[in-house]
Amino acid sequence: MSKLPPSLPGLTLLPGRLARAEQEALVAELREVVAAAPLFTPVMPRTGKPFSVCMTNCGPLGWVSDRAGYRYQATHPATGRPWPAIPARLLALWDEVTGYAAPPEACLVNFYGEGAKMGLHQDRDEEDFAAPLLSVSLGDTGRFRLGGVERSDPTRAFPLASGDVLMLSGASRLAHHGIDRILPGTSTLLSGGGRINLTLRRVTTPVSQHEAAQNRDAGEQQRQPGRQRHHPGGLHQ
Ligand code: MD3
Ligand code: FE
Repeated sequence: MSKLPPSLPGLTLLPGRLARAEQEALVAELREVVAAAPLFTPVMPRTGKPFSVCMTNCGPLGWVSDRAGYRYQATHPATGRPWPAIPARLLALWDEVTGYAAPPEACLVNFYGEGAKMGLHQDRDEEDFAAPLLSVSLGDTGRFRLGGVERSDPTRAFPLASGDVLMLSGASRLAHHGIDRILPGTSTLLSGGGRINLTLRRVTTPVSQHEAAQNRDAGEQQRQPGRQRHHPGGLHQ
């Protein structure tokens, strides 16, 4: 397999972006996430066929799949409780790497044991395709496969190792992708082996600063009728 990622507009691979100590701190924080929001095995819409990957989420929204379909929801499907918060170091990473004005709303946590894989698919359950998507790999190396926007486009495989960060924006945001397999024994990060992938996602389109200002002004005018306010304006994002 090639060690170089294919050049696709909007694809940014940051190999080893997270140092070992940061990876360890993140794993400790993810243990707390999993304690509050246990890993679950999603099933395919309609067929009910189980995924080989287990999942959980943190953030205001989480991605789930069951017989009814794929969707984002605010609560864990088994406990019914809200998802735990996204760890601060991931929010900081999002700001540093993406520079996107709004924070991520969902952090999907995928756990791959030996033999787990994820078929070629597109991520299109989000409303905001203009926002980038940020992936963090931890533990054993995964053989990642990336194609194009059309399912029939050629694909290439490249490794994603522990500490690698991948950003997808622009044209690559709707590319087909999947995980062919996990390479066992390639990392000592997770005591039981396996691979964790985190994807930080913006789900809803952020209210623009201009709209936010209008909403604020409308609120103030309701509270204080008669008061005149200057509209500062703002750029649509
Ligand atoms: C390229 N996860 O959760 S992350 C997923 O490693 C998913 O667990 C894989 O695909 C994993 O949906 C890949 C990297 C990734 C995520 C989204 C993409 C690559 C992408 C969207 C478009 C193109
Ligand atoms: Fe995906």
